[in-house]
Amino acid sequence: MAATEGKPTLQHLSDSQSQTILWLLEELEIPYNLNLFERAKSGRDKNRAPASLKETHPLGRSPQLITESGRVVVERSAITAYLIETYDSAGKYKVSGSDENHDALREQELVGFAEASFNITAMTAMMFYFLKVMSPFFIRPLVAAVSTMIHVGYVDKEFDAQFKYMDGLLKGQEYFMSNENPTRVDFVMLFFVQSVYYSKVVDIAPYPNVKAWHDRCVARPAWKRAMEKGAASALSHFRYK
Ligand SMILES: N[C@@H](CCC(=O)N[C@@H](CS)C(=O)NCC(=O)O)C(=O)O
Repeated sequence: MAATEGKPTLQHLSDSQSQTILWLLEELEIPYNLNLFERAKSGRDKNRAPASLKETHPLGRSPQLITESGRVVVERSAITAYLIETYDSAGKYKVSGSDENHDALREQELVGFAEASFNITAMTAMMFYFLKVMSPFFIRPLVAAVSTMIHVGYVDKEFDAQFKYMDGLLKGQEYFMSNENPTRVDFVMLFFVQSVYYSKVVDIAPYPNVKAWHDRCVARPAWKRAMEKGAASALSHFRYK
């Protein structure tokens, strides 16, 4: 991989979880290169990433961060860890607490919770959401019936337990691990919450601390700059607000 002119480079796909890496880059206020990729607008691969993302990583997904030395890093948990470790010299986004709600082990636990436990519930709900939206009208009632079964039997109970857990963690606190600034937990979690909130597969009103946290994250100037730079909201089924 070619070196990147002394700056990290983000391979960014519009309307994707890469938006949260762009947010972190803007928070860090460091120089970086931004390569924008658009989702396919029509055809068999509609909404998928372009094949050109495979030129930098075999999975062809986004985000991909190309480091200053030319190494390609994927997975947001790794990218956020790398960026904060490398560029957050003031320690604004680092976890520094020593009690069990604010230490490094808790941060690791919550990044894992976001990526594994919460993501499984969110993706199950999103899959049925997309199936309903995309299936031909004559089988849609069948898909809707199966979706309801999955929600009643699994998704809704999991969401309730997981949102209650997050709501409790955020009680009296601005961000998951800190009252000052977001940390890796917030950068990783925000996209998952946004996807289920914006597509309305869950009602987040009963979890006011999560709602307030969401609103706080998207009110940050760095998030707003990232939205402008990332060309977000191109998709009709999942609109960034
Ligand atoms: N676990 C990966 C997920 C990356 C991922 O799946 N990105 C999606 C966008 S949200 C993507 O690139 N999809 C390409 C496609 O669907 O063709 C991460 O944390 O970065």
